[in-house]
Amino acid sequence: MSIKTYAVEGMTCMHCVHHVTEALKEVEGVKDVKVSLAEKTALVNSDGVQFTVLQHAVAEAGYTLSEK
Ligand SMILES: [Cu+2]
Repeated sequence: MSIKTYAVEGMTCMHCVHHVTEALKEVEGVKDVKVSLAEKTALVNSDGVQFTVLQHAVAEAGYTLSEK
């Protein structure tokens, strides 16, 4: 289990938060996700899912994930 916080670019409203949250939750191995619009972050609790896999899922939803 690993908990990491990533930076998210491109979110402007709660719909964006929802899209990013769902995109991350759909990734196999992801257990819990908390996205903050104010802080522009995504807290991801996973079974050690690689950053690039998460980044790809978020990119498909139209947002940018980067390592902090
Ligand atoms: Cu939005």
